[in-house]
Amino acid sequence: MKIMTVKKYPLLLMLIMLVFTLCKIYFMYFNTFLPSNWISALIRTAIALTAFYFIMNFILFKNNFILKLIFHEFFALVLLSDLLYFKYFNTLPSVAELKMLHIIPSLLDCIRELFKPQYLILFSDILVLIFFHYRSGRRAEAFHKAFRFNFVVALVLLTAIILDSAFYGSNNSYQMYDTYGLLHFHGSQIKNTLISKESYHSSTVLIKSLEKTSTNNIAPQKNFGIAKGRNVIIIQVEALQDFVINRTYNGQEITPNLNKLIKEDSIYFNSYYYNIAKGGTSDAEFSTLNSLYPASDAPSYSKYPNISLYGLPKILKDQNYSTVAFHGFTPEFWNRAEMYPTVGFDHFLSIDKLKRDEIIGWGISDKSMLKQASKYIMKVKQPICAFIVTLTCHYPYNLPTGSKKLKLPEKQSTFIERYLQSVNYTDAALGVFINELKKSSIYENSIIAIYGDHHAIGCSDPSLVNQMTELLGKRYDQSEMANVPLIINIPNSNLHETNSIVGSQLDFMPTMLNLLGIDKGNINFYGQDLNNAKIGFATTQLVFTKGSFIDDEKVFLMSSDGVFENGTAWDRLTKASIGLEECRAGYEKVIKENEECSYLLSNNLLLEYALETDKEIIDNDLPAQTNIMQRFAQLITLALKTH
Ligand code: GP9
Ligand code: MN
Repeated sequence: MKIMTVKKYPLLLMLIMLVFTLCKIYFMYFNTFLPSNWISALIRTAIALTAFYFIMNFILFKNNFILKLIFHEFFALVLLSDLLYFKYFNTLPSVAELKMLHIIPSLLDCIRELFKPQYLILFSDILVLIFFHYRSGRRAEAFHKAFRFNFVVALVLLTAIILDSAFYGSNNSYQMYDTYGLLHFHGSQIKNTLISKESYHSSTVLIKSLEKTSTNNIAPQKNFGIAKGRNVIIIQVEALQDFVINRTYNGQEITPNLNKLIKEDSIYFNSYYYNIAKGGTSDAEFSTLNSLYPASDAPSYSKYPNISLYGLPKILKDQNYSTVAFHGFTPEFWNRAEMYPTVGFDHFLSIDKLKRDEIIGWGISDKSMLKQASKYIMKVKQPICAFIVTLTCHYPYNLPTGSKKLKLPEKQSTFIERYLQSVNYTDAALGVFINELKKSSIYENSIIAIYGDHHAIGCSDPSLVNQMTELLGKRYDQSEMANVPLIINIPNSNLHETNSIVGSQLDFMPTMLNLLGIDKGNINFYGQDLNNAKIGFATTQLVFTKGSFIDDEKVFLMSSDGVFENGTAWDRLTKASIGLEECRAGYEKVIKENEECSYLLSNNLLLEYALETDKEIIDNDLPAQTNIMQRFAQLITLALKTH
């Protein structure tokens, strides 16, 4: 009996670890989301795990129990990271984000808020395994030698199975997740990261691109050039959602300064949506400044660090603007230090260059940062394009007591109330900033755009959804969550508009170019000028699977398995369910544009294509839209050249 135990020990240890890890994966699924095909995911994950544990137990670590335990608990650590990441971003992390591990110490506040004691269950098996090892594991050495051949054969077979699923499976990591589970999701991401170039499968994508670009070239009308030559001040506000605008809470205005700004020569877009994917705040920047779809599988700032772009900052540089970005946090975060010159900023004033006179949360407080930004703007050469990214209103919304100005009931504040306090704080900082500018002629000579980067209140927690539904008086769903305000203030323009056309951060650049009176020429972009567009359209991938969209009437939410027929759709305003068929055209547009944009960016063709077509137009002295066939031929040549 004793001999049996000794002989069985390595196999039993492996089986126990395997079962524990499988249970932990399902614990993680139930706290995030279950793969649609969970039985297939279970079987495939079990097979892949068996292979991993075989390698570990019988080839790598043989009799070293401590290393086996570390390897085993490493899975638990990955699961915990996935879980916490999901709780914050509502999506799973990508391999590219590993580059940012060094900033984890600055995120401790966030991690503490997201962490729940029940997550410790992921590590609770350590004691069981140690107990098992000391009971049975001491005399197991002979076993490995006797059975090594069998194990190697088993290992080869199992590896073949993994390779089959991971390498011949879908290129889309989320479809991998749905059919194969979490392990293969990460595996497919590693594979996609290693094979960075995207395969180009059809020329129709690019033909459509040409047609789209040509319609973008139609001369704009309304408000063209009303801010010509002015300073451009763009403020991307951390976690500013639209529902706080013009709303009172316990009788107090949440954003009195923004509400006031809306009434002063401004256009307020109240059906504007964020357009981000895996890169959070940085994707909002990327999409807004370039009118391009962010990458689906990694933060765009990590995926495209050295790409040739021609977005708003670069266009303005060509109009003799100086360009500067402000953000009161470490410059490496979201790879900004590397990416800002690529986007077109000559200077970047981060926490390393600004005065650290007041720190709240992750970095310099919005009040201090905006004060320093206003001073800088007032002393440098005009015209200037200043891009300011605020930070204080960041999850988990823990303002120091002295900075809280909203009077709330005595009881402990709820999560939503903490957010309202934070957003109220940033609104006050923005108020001071605008008043500072108003003290000089700079203000009248500027166009100031303010928008939110993404949501603050998620909609995966039913209790939060209920509280928000009660607060708003309508169902708090994904479209409410993705709705951020865009306010464009143009002093002395006499514009007092609230525009309810549906738009997204993709539309920012064309909207601004029109107001600045800059001809869009041949620039590749995907948004539209919201002052002149007739039909609104928005898409985002953070809370929605790729293929989802919002238009003026409806919301279409793509199913995570990537099957159109499994999606859901509802009326944007009444929230009543609608038929899927009327969403097919919008869905196809999103997929096509996304693929095309991803192709142009991954192969760094964006500028090359724009320059080629520019040359063509100059040579032929023809307007772009009459030149479709020539441009089509060029693109095909270009596509062939790259393959
Ligand atoms: C950090 C800030 C926040 O620099 O932009 O990023 P987020 O966590 O909101 O994506
Ligand atoms: Mn953010």
